[in-house]
Amino acid sequence: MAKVHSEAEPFAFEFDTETTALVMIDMQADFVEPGGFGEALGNDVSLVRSAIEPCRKMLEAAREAGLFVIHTREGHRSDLTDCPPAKLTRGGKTFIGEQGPKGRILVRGEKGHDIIPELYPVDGEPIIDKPGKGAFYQTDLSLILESRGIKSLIICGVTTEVCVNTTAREANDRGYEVVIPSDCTASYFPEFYRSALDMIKAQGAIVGWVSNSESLVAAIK
Ligand code: C5J
Repeated sequence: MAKVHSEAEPFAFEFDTETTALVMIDMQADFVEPGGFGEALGNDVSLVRSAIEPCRKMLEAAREAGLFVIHTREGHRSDLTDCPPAKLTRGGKTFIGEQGPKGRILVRGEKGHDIIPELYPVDGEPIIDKPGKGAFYQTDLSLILESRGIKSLIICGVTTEVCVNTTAREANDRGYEVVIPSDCTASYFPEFYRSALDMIKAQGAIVGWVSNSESLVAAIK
C-alpha cells in the first residue's frame, strides 16, 4: 500500500499508487496532428497540442512510480462494421473511413489512428481500441481494471468534453475515483474545456476531481 494525496479541486485527492491507473485517452494523430479527424471536422489542432508535454511528464512519472498505464484509441474496423450508421453521417466535410492525409480517418491500422510518438505505449501498457467516445463502451477495459484491482484513475487526453468526459462519467458510475490533471487534457473549444472540467468537480466532486500534473507527479514521486 502506498497511500498518497494530491492537491485537487474540490478537495484533496487521496489514492493508493498500487491501485491507481493512468489512462491516456485518444492521444492519436487523428486528434492532435494536422491532417486527421479533428482537423477534418474543422478544428484547429494547435489548440489541443498544449496537452502533449504535460501528458509526457505525467506518463514518465507514472512509469517511474510503477503505476499501471493504459492507452485508448478511438477508431473502427476497416470495413466499418463496428461504426454505427449514425456516427458515419456526423462531422464536417470529411467523414470516418474516408481517405485523408494520414490514411483513412479513424480506421484502425491507419497512420492517423495511432498514438503520437511522444506518448507511444511501451511493453506492458495495454491499448484499448474503442468504437465509441467512452473507453468502457464495448471494450475489455472493465475486465483489465478489475483483474489488476484498480480503484482510482488518473485520466488524461483529448478531448476534454468528449472522450475524456464520457470516460470519466462511465468510470465514476462504475465506482472508480477519477482525477483529471487539467493541463493533461485539451479541447478545440476553450469554453468547452473550462465547462467540462467544472462539471467534473462540481457539487462536491460529483464525477471526480480536477488537479494538475505538477501536483500529481509530486504525489507519486
Ligand atoms: C472526439 C475524442 N472528440 N477522442 N473524440 O470525437 O474526444
